[in-house]
Amino acid sequence: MSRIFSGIQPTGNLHLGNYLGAVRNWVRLQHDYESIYCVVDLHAITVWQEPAELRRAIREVTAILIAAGIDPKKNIVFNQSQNPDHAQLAWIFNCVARLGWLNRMTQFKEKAGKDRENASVGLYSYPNLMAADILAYKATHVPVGEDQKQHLELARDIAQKFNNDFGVPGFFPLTEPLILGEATRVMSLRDGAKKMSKSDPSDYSRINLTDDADAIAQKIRKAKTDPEPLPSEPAGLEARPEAKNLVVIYAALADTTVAAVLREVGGQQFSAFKQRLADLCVEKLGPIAGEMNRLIADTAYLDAVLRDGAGRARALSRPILDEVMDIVGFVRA
Ligand code: AQP
Repeated sequence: MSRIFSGIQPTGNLHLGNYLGAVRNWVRLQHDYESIYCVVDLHAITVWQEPAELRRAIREVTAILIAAGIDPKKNIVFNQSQNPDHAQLAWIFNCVARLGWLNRMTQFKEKAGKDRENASVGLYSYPNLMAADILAYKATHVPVGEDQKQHLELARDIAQKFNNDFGVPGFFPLTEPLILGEATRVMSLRDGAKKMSKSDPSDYSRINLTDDADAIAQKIRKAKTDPEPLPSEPAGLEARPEAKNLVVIYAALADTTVAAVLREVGGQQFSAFKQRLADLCVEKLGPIAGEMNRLIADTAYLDAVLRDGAGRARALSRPILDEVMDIVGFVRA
């Protein structure tokens, strides 16, 4: 059976982009694949995290995944730091990946910005840890948003080089990304050229999965658009990134296509469309926020889910890691 691995960082403010680009697809794929969903707390600390806030966010993300419909009994849900195999394999991959490969990673350039010399070494080697997350389980598919495509390609390069260097063809699979749905790259509500992001300082740039109906309506009302009415065909959105973003979000939430939405709303002013979009957002996200609020109060339950998931994850990864240790030439006495 094909195996899925995917991760999400507990860095606060989970948003509509994370939901449409990742979490909703996970919910849909859980019935067709053996699925491992990971709260990637080791990735989170590549930039500074307040310890108490990190602990809270790990539980909050776990609650959101369950509230969104991921069944933690059928699938594995756990936090990365509870399975040490990720970090162990990441070290080996640090020695397989080449500096030149990491130098090309656009996410590092974006996140480190001008203050590159002051970025953590972890932020730089982040893609090697991501490759380890996936390959510790020999996952065949990774459902992600479009922004993670480059990291997935690196994971394939690492797998290939490991297999070649050690003469073990096919040992690690060449994992395929699954980039699904209409909204593979949801953009900021304030700037159609930037992706919706947890770390954007403006809360008005994103719809958080914890926002209530009023906050959602207000953010959509204030979302940047242009003075033109909605076009009747997708081509009419091409030079209008903010307008396009709102239509894409609507199509994804309504489970339809951009063309179908425009057939219905073409010619309308944005004020009317924004009201429809706000109603749809509240209809789809409201129940998740409600269930999340119920679950977040039950720390004992969430911790039990993570503990159980980590045990089951390790049972899968340990035999693979043992084989890797033998292949590399370490002595396991
Ligand atoms: N804007 C987005 N549109 C579609 N998919 C997205 N994802 C993230 N942003 C968008 C997908 O969400 C999954 C989890 O992402 P992550 O937790 O690793 O966080 P990230 O990609 O670092 O998300 P952010 O919001 O952009 O965080 P910051 O601001 O910290 O950089 C991934 O599958 C990702 O593709």
